[in-house]
Amino acid sequence: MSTALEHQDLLQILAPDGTVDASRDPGLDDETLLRMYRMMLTTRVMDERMMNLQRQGRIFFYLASTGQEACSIGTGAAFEAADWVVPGYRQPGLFLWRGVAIKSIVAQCYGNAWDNTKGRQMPVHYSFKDQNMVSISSPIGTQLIQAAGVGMAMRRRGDKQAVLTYIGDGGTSSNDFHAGLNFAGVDKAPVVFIVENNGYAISCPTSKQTASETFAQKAVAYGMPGVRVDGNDVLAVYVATQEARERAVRGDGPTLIELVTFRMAGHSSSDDPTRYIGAEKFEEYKQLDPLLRLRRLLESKGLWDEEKDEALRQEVRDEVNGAVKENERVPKPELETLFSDVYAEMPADLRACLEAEQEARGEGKFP
Ligand SMILES: Cc1ncc(C[n+]2csc(CCOP(=O)(O)OP(=O)(O)O)c2C)c(N)n1
Repeated sequence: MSTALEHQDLLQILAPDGTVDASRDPGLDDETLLRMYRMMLTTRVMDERMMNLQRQGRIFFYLASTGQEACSIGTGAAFEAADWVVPGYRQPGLFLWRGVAIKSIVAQCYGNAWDNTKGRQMPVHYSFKDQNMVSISSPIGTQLIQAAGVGMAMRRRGDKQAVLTYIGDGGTSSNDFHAGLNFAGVDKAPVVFIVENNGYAISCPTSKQTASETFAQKAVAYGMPGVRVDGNDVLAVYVATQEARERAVRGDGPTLIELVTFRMAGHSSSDDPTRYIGAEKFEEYKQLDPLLRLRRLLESKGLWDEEKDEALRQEVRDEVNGAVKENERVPKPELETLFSDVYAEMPADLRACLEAEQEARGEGKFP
């Protein structure tokens, strides 16, 4: 049998009805499958809550990953905590999987004093250093050259680690897609490139994005394997990513994985997808929902039922609501944070600005 990365067609292990292709079943234990489901559900609930907060004017922007949760969780589960991730903006589940607290995610979107980017970034532009996750960059594609660079450094240092990075179908048209894959290919850098093909770059369909038959086949040009995977099948995503990671750590170089999925919501809180996607497409994907698929597997194993599902949903909702409530009470970042992290010693002109502002506010001087 071919390995997952050698597979020629769309790789699928967990079918929409919840049955598993036994020949490729990774044999994950019950605890891991249940954690995957919990994290996918948490992502969905958190995304819904954050979108509502945006509609209420409590945060000014949000980007959900509704329908794409298996992409974040399947890839995240295949990587180790010591590996590095250079994420895009549509993988909130990955942060949860790697142990970021919901309240830290919410804090970043509020830009309050708990936000580790100190209110300087747009919402959803997270940076989680403790979990080896590099800050999200707004210009699409830049994360690929960053990931290639991290991988090249690992190779020179002889680290037995790998880098995971993501881009959307639209992002494959950026210059940096070429530069990132090219450098990684030439250097045999230990990078796993994920293309989350959700069919659209905002309103631009993939048919207008590329003349290639698939995004996976672009890998040939960079001398690396490329595989097309059902992105709504968390098991297939896991298996392909794990194989690609092993290849990377062995020193055999990078891999390109195309995850075929669908965005069951707008591009962002500023978008109305009903203007360019027909209602029938949303209906079709309700049946292909990655959460429903994993739930069916859990049910067939006797691990899950309606009652357990309802209880978990409530628990997760409480968890997310609790994180929001806590953040509502957190003040804005201190004025001084505007001036920190840039200079070891604050230049005189900046100090004068700060002191003038403090005086106007009737505050004491910055020590
Ligand atoms: C260099 C650059 N050009 C344009 C944008 C504006 N922009 C943000 S997201 C986006 C669409 C990206 O689509 P895709 O790569 O398919 O990812 P998806 O949002 O579907 O996950 C665009 C055009 C940007 N952030 N950076």
